[in-house]
Amino acid sequence: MSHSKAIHNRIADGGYAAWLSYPSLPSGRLQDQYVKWCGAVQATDEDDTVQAALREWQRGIESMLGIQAVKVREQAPTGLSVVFGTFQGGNPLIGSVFGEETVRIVGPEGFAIRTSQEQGCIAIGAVSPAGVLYGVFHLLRLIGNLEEIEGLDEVIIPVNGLRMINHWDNFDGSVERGYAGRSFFYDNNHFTNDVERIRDYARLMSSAGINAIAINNVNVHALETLFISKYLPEVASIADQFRVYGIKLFLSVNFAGPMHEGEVCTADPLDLGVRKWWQDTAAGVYAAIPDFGGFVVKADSENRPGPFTYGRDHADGANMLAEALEPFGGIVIWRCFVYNCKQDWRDRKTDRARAAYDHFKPLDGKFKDNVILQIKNGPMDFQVREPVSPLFGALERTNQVIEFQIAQEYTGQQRHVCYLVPQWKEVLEFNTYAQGAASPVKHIVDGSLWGNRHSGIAAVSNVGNDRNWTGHLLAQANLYGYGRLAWNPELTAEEIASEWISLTFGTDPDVSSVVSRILLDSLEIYESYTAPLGVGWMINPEHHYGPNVDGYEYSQWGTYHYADHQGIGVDRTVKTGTGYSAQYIGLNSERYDSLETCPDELLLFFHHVPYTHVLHSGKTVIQHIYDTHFEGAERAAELLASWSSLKGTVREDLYMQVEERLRGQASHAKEWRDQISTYFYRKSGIEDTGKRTIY
Ligand code: GCV
Repeated sequence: MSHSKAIHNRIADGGYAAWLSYPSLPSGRLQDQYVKWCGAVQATDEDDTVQAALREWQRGIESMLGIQAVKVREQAPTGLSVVFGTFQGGNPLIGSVFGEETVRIVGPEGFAIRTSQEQGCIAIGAVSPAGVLYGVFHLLRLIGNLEEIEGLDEVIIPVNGLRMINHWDNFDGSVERGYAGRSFFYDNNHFTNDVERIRDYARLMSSAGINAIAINNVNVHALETLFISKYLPEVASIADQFRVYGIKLFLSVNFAGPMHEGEVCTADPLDLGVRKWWQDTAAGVYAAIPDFGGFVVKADSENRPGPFTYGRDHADGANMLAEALEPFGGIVIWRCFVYNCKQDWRDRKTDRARAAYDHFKPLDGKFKDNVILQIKNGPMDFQVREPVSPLFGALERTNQVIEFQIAQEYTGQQRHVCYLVPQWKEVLEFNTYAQGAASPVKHIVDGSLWGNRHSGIAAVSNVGNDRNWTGHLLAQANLYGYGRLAWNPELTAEEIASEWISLTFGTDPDVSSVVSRILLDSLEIYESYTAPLGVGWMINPEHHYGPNVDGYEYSQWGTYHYADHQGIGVDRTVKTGTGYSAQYIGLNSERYDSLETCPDELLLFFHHVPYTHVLHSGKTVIQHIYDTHFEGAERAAELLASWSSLKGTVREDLYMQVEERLRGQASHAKEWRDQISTYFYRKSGIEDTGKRTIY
């Protein structure tokens, strides 16, 4: 395909190029500056990753600036060039621009970037080829955001070691909690071998800073159990694509794997035959994929097999797998999303929220060094609002990663816009008090609070084979934002939104201000017309879309929110409730336990109160429910109106997609408003002081 054709395709590509679409930049001083420096490029390393960086650079420069970035061996004829490579890659310019100290501090995945007027170059140097690639994406991002590039002098290192995406893709091509089409890895129990799509996915992920991807669902079914044996060649070819972009491949495994083919008749982690089976299997995996990342495991949860069957605990299970992976440098990522989905909570003491802490806190310090516990951000399940999991702060001697959900299972399923970066930031900033006054979650997951060997962030993917990857175009901001935040949790939600907007739509300030407002308001708007005050769910069971106040998978035990004609909420206090509030440390425990100090937004998560209870906001609970739902639905309609102001400014193919989704959202928000207001009006008999029509 000729280059001009390629650019044309990107122009009306339905969002496929996403934040790597490299929109052309406006003319002016900055464009002149970029053109001056970017006409020539030196990239000496032969390595595939550095060569991929070179291709990306040339593609980006041509598309944004309309000039060729010509590869040169020596100093460019203009005298100026961009130079990138590893420190050991043999380009003397890299050696002379960066001092020894820089080389020493840059770390395995970081990079140094410096504009040297004396040497006439912008140089990017790194220890690893992946570091070089991250540096090139960084410079492209600066240019795409109209930043100055003449005075660069920085060393940039990712804050979190593991920056992971978990796919919940099934071999039949379906995606559990997938809202953007089907899997692009599998179809109908075959690997798609769609090399181009997988490569473009790796490019996108790497440009956002991702370095690990688990390609199959944590619920591992019969055929996926064979990914570590029969299907290894196909898995290895995906790993080949990922490797070029600095990404390690992980697989979710079935804890009962050894029993699967009838080779061993137990999965008991202490059984010697089982141990050997996993050791042999691990050796086979590493023979096919030498840089394989490791195993992700969901065990003893939601009917998945696990060590409990044999009277063993999670440490026994995880350590057995860790032992098998250890000789190859692999890791086990063991999920803490463990609860008994069959429990009867009618005694009002039994509490699903307690489960992860109750299971894993007693095991602190018992896991091998290459085990990482993966903990969902909250104690329940990715609700629009829930407290931070009390396990953060409780595990001093255990490697851990936090798990977010980019897929919008409970936050509008990529039919509603819901920019999740502010939620993730709030979680990362949450002070656990685990080691004194400043012990935020972000310092637990980056490993600094307790000096963990492994740490980081994982998240459930929101992509599928829809042309634009994420179904709702604006949901791309969550995918991009997740990667950027995992790289550097200090970035603000505003900064990330602004980067994503420029890289996707270009730098028009009107577009930027409208889209940015839509994104930044969206979480609050979504929360306001759905489940109130932290109570959670109120969503249709199974598929989890649309309002259903009593909806919850396990409603055979009654409602989980305990609403009756007098009040609503779950009593999780120590004296009269489930005692969950005591799982927090010090001030957090006190703050949540007390009705006086519990924050409004989590009130119904921690307390059962009458509808007439007055919030810190001054409103009663019932009036809060009415007001937020009416206002939320109105604000959802305004999102559509704001977006409509961009008609003719934003590329038509992108404009239309978003308009269609926002229209749907505005109408569904009214449905939410009506169902919830009606339910609570009928239940409480208390009228809306605003006298709005409640159906
Ligand atoms: C992959 C929730 C989801 C399930 C998911 C599970 C998990 O229960 O609804 O689809 O299973 O979380 O995180 O394991």
